[in-house]
Amino acid sequence: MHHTAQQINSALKQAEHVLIISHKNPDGDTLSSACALMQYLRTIEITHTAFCATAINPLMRFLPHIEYFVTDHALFERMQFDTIVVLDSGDLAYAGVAHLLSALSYEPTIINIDHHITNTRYGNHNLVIPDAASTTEVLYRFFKANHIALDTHIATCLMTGLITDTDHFSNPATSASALQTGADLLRAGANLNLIRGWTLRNHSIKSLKLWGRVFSRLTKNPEHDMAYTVITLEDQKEFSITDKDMEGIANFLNTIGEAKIALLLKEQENGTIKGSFRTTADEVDVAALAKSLGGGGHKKAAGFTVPGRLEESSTGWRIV
Ligand SMILES: [Mn+2]
Repeated sequence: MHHTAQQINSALKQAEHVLIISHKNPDGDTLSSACALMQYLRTIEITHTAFCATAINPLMRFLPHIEYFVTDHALFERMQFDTIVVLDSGDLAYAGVAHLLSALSYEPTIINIDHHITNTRYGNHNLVIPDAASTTEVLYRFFKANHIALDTHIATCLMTGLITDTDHFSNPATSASALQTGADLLRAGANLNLIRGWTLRNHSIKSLKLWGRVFSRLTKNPEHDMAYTVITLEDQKEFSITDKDMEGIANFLNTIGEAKIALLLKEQENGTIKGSFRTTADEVDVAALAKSLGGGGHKKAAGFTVPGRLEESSTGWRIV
């Protein structure tokens, strides 16, 4: 790891123009990794540009330098980059840049920094540490290996990825090393208050009113040890419901202690129902459950789409 980290640092120092890439539909980890790297390259005076193939998550607006992100794909025609750093992406398709990079008429050096166990090692340099809780924890080890002092901007960025990927140090990725990294970042001046404000206090009154309505319909199905609720087309006429809302509600349903499985059903314009399963129970595999309904996903979070609409009866909601 030390050797790779040093090779990457010398590649960055020798670069003419570095392109930093965050994966598409960016989360806190990929964006804060990019912002930490922007701060570092700025300090060592290396020309750089940051790119993301889709829009930047507005909830991460507080990160230093995030305003410099480019999302226009024409960037690759306008400029040349001798060194490209891809962050938090198991492969280039996940990053959303496979087609853009394969269309280049030149061969840049690719640096792959990630923590996904499925990473395909697509870079010329691969700093992939699957036991790291976040890509920012990988970057933390990169900075340490190169004896690079962490300023407060870098500390805040690295802490953000650590906090978002561990769900505030609560999910199974929360290792001793993640906590130790967090402690060190706090000592280096990470602004925990700022991060907390943007990552926890980010609901609008309107969206919480929708959440309230959705939660008021919660029903327990004892046969499947499942709690479920619905979002109707009617709700969607009143509230604009984003995929983020849907994900937020489904994740929150995971806090129910009275049922092993949580299910959120959403009626869609095209006559289908979208379902999202969540579980925290070790013995439950919701991916298998979703698969039996024609869907798929992860063991603890999965989804499916079936034809139908929602109807309320005396015993609760059902798909008809
Ligand atoms: Mn990550």
